[in-house]
Amino acid sequence: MPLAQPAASVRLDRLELRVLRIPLIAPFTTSFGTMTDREVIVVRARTDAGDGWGEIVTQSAPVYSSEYTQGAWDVATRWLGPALLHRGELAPEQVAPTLDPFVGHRMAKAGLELAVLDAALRSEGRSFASYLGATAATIPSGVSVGIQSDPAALVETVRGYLDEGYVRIKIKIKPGRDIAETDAVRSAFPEIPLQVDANSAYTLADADTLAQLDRFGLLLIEQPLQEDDIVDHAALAQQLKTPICLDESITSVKAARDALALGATTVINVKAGRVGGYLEALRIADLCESAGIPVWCGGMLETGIGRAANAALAAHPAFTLPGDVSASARFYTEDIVTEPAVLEDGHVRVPTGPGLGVEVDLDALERFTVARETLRR
Ligand code: OSB
Ligand code: MG
Repeated sequence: MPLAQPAASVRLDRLELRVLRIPLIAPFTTSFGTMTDREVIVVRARTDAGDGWGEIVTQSAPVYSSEYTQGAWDVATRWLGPALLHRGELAPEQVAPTLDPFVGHRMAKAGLELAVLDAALRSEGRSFASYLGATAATIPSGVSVGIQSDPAALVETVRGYLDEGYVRIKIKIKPGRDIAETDAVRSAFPEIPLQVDANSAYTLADADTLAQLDRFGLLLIEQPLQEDDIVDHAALAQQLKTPICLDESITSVKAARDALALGATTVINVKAGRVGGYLEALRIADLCESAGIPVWCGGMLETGIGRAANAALAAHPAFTLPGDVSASARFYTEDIVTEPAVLEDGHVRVPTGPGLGVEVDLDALERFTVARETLRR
């Protein structure tokens, strides 16, 4: 269902942007590289009705998508932030239309929209979950497991997460680190809900290799080919039994509609950052719900701000598969919110307080800040 009730208008007075660098508990390796810390932009919207928080989920390098932190910083401080401040009074639903003249830069737009949403909803005493039409009190939690040194190490890492209670495992794969890895995990844990994520590392010429994954009873394979390989994904789908789930390629509700129409994907990973905001993410979820397409909430190693927002989104009834909304402790020893998401019986609780329902720990925020800028009206 689309939004039941729009949020209040607020007068945007200032936008405070910070780059944070937060150490990861352990290196996180995907087909596109290894991260040892999370470089992320946190946005604080200062309004006449109070503050709101958002997060721009870019990584330091443009390797998952074309966006990256310094680029997002530049576009947010030079173009997007000033355009919002110029409007003065605005409702959160007007953020995306205001930023629409600027092409792309969806993660930057999403983080700004979230800060305005949080400010408006906090002022109304309304939770982000109820605003989105989310109903579940808790959400089943999946975990994304990076590429490890070898299949045996991967099995032990997965075992640790299963012991913690995660209800679904996703393992990252890349060429040469795929079949043996998946075989090892599946042999050790024959019954677990298991999926793989290639982050665009293959081409259609690898179809025979990817078809070897069919015997492992996977829930899905995420983004085997490149972002713009829609027709090739459709061709690959004809050669695989494992359902294809697009991540990188789904940049908007239009992209989702096209990919579904072409048979390029039969499951969709929704990430608010990738699609330009939580409202666009909700439109994609609505589309999938009407089309009977399974949807789940992806992650971008969010801090407690984006993690709270993701939990609310994933609690919407359109979300039928466990998402990558894990406990904060999966990535961080210290988060920037006072009550980071924890795992309880394989689930994460959906915040119920006003706005995102989490409080930012200003001391922690300060300690992780490596750059800052304030934009004024
Ligand atoms: O492809 O889903 C992905 C992290 C960074 C960039 C892309 C992806 C990921 C993850 C981690 O898989 C998801 C998470 O737990 O936040
Ligand atoms: Mg992915």
